[in-house]
Amino acid sequence: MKIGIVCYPTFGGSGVLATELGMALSAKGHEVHFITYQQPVRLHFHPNIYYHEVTVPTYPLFDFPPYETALTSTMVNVIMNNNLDLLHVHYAIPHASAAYFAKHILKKTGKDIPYITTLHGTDITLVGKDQTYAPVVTFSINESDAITAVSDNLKEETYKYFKIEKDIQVIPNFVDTERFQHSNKEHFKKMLAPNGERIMAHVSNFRKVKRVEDVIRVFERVHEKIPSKLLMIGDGPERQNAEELCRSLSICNDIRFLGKQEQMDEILSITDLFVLPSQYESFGLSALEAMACGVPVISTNAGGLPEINVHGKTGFLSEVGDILDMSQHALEILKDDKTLKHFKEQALEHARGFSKQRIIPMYEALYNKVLEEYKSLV
Ligand code: GMT
Repeated sequence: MKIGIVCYPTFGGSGVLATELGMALSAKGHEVHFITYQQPVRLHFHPNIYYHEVTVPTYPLFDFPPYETALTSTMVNVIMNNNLDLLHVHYAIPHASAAYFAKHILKKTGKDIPYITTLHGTDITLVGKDQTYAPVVTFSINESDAITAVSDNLKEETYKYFKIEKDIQVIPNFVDTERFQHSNKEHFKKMLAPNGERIMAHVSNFRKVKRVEDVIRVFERVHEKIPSKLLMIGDGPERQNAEELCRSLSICNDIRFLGKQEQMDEILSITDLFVLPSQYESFGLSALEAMACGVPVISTNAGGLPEINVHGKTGFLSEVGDILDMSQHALEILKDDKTLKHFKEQALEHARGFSKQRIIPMYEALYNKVLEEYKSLV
């Protein structure tokens, strides 16, 4: 199959998932064409992978250069020149409406191509439902030839906030368990925790929805009781506040802000506990990647998090903002080696249920179904 994938190329979960999906499909013999404004961060060379950059020319008249128009035109050109079979867009805004437009431009030339929209999170729950975008988002989701959501919760949220007339299929996010697995990085652990301290970690794009200050406050309570270190990975608008908070609490010596990192499997291999206190997560891919490396998770019970983090098994769930509860849970997991090992094993076992070997065939089956239905219609 020849598949076009449109996504955000950044460190965000939707781009990561789309890139991992494209790489997994290419390894299975499909030809995959990525269309985006920058090379996706996790994209590696493979003979079946092509990358097409969307460039947006500037002009003095444009305070806001028209990215969606440039994206649509690039989609049209790539689909025509490479005779793609289908287009799979990740994150509805503006990818679904651009796909709709591209499809109809191509139709005029005699080329018919279906598009599939995968909903990821804030494209529905935060940005998408804003009235500025909602009419276009609703229309372009409804016009998709198939719609998927990454969790049951996101599917429910989509029906709640938008008038969607079609079925939404849940295809959960997946993890590459060959890459994300525990490996021995003792030398690295010794550098960061020379006295055998427990290592806690948080990974995100440091936006408000992630509640990064809660991570620091949970750590503060754990740190009072257990020798520990905290790794803060990623970057974004809330990083400065988080750094200021750790300075005001005088625990900065035990907190490292590492910024954006590519070798997450290595960092997770030395981590004992992952902290995700988000206001909302449709899924929480970063938590799944941690679990695949055998790292238990303390998180909120918001959105789709209970679908991956099983309370009392892979970690614990707390109400949003309940720092005390989260810190007690953290102490429960970290209190002794036997308990920690038990949680680590269960986190790993649960993560295996989200392996790429299990999830990729769901996307392939959907592609085949859409193409068959499409052929019978046109
Ligand atoms: O919605 C976002 O915050 C951005 C989005 C992304 O592009 O990174 O993240 C969402 O998609 C991820 C992949 O499906 C999920 O793991 C995240 O939970 C989800 N984020 C939110 O729902 C806040």
